[in-house]
Amino acid sequence: MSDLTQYRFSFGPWNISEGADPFGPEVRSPYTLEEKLGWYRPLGFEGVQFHDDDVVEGLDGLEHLQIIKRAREVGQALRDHGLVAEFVAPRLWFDPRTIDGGYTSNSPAERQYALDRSVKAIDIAREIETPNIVLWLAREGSYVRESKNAKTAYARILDAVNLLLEYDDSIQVWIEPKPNEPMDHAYVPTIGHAIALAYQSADPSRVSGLIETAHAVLAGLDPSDEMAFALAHDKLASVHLNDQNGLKFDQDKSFGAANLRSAYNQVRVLEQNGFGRRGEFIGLDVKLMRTQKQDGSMAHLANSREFFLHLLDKVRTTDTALQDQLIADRNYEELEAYTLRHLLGVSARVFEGAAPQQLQSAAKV
Ligand code: XUL
Ligand code: MN
Repeated sequence: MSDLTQYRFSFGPWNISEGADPFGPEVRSPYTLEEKLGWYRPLGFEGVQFHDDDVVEGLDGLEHLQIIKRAREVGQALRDHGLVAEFVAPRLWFDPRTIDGGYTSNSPAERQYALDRSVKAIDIAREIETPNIVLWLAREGSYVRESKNAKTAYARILDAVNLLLEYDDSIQVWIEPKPNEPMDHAYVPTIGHAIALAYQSADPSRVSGLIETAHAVLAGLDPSDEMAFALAHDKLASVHLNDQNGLKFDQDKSFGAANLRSAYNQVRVLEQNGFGRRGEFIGLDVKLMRTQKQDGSMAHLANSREFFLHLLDKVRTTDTALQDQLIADRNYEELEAYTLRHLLGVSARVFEGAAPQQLQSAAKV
């Protein structure tokens, strides 16, 4: 196997979860952030994705200096464990003041809360030494179309992005699109929307996208083509690799668990375009099954990383000369068969039965 170690991996502390879902409570006991940080390196991860309140719990009830003090402690814990923060994302979906959305709420006071909270996320990011702010625009959308003016909503999201860019001229804003859940319809459902927002912003060079596999599938789109689109604009800042079994709730399954071939194509597009060589992380955003017992709490992270590396090996050992020939011959049936055999680890047709081409040439004689 070639050297597969060049990629850096990240996940968020929320990925080690207690199993609550909308129909039932927690089934595992929680670990502290400090305990979780101790597991990153042994599991093969270097980057930590954070929500603002993963760093500073209960930050809405704290004074500025208290927030800074706690953020500094977490910054020190990261250094102690040889870890780096990948990004901070303001959690704009939990507080009662974000019930109708954050930046797009119909209430001016609630919109102000969302902006103030986002600025606090930047203060926290500074203390833990990351310039990257992720906006998953969870409740920026509608349940009822008539409840909001969508054009005004887009303008408000743009104003919010510009305000963040202005607040700190060293930050980068990464927009993570998702088409639905918790809202019926989100205002920034795809990477195309996110990149349009980036170009429209006050500083397009500092706004880019983060693509999550499951979110692209929920939008009915192919994750690897979504990634290619962002790469073509040099706007793929990070990824949340996971998987999604069709159009239902956001499943965040382990990478490759629902569609191995799609996972292969995501690794392929990242590898072929040099993703990661400027320090970008292979981020995971995977949910542990509710059925898992306490001591398997990190299984989905280890497994997702392992299958990324297996698929990377598949990408690197693809017979590209054969692929090129099949493409030149426009023999896409065989290109597909080759791809499936390669993924299955078989080198040629192994079952009885003549190859179709042989039959046809024989018929011509
Ligand atoms: C939600 C989701 C979030 C973001 C970070 O679907 O993916 O966890 O990744 O806020
Ligand atoms: Mn995500």
